Amino acid sequence: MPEPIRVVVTGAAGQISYSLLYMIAKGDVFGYEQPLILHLLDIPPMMDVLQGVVMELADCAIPLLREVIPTADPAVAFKDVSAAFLVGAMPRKQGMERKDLLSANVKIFKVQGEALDKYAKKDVKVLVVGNPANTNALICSKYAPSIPKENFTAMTRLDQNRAQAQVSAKIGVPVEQVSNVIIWGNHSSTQFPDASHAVVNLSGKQLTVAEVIKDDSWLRDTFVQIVQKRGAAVIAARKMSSALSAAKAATDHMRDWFQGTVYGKYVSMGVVSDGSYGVPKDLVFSFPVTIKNGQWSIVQGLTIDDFAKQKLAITGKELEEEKEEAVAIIQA
Ligand code: NAX
Repeated sequence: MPEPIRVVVTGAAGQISYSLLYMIAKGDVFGYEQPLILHLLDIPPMMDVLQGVVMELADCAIPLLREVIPTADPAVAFKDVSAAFLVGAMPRKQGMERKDLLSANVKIFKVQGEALDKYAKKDVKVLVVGNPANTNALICSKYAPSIPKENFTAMTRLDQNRAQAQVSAKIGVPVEQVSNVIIWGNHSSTQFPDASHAVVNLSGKQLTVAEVIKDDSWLRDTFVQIVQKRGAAVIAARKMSSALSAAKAATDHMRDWFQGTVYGKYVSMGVVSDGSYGVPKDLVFSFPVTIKNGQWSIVQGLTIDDFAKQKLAITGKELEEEKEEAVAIIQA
């Protein structure tokens, strides 16, 4: 068996982590032969709760889990880690303005970027889940200049999974028969879920989703809105935000990053923009990517019609505004 790798999960006492830690520990991300040392970071008031999580992990008796290190100290949490799941963030409280939320989180991700820069392995792969995920990932990367900016990503995989589930339900096939649904842009209500390049495998034949569904208004309107508002629908029903599905999406994202994507299929990840598809550079923007040897590449050459161009521009503009606000908060 290989040597254990160190993996940090922040917000480890929170509800997403409660599902995520088990999925990581049992091998869903790094493989069923890879032993792990889990570093669990949360804030000082949560240390008692975190102890409970540590006890439960021990009680799971997971063969791959060699050690669990709970801490409130970023220097301990980020030491020598190969992978970082940045889940912890300040939640939006009643009466809180978007700007206040951004302000609290920009500060958290600045501190964590600095700690990654100082203590983590230089090839650490970082997934930001905590909202606003795209801008938090950008800020984190800015404060970790010794780590390549390509190593900082934001999670839009939950949106992709939601989109894939909606398309497969509409067609009436298992989710695995649908692929290449894309999430463009921000993990927010301006994201653009795009099924125009998606394909479905029907009786061994690959067809485009558009030719099977044959309902343009569903694809351009209903589908887009269902996916954009799915998070709010879960909150309305559960009185809590998505947690199990968010944890599953985080494991999908990191597994594909470490283990690669299947030939011909792509996945969506918030990655630093290189200007592809006219998206402004230096934003963390969700693109379709393929992954090989731990490196992602943005899928090139997809046709973007005027409708899609407009949607990409809206979500890109929101990300530019978030970035400007974040920079102003840091400089203040
Ligand atoms: P919880 O409030 O249950 O847990 C968050 C945890 O983070 C708490 O234990 C808190 O003490 C901890 N925390 C706060 N500041 C911290 C810091 N500086 N260092 C370490 N830990 C810190 O939230 P949960 O439901 O688990 O959601 C976590 C984050 O994921 C939120 O920001 C949420 O908005 C975001 N989400 C992002 C999604 C995505 O697709 N990108 C989807 C799901 C989720 O809404």
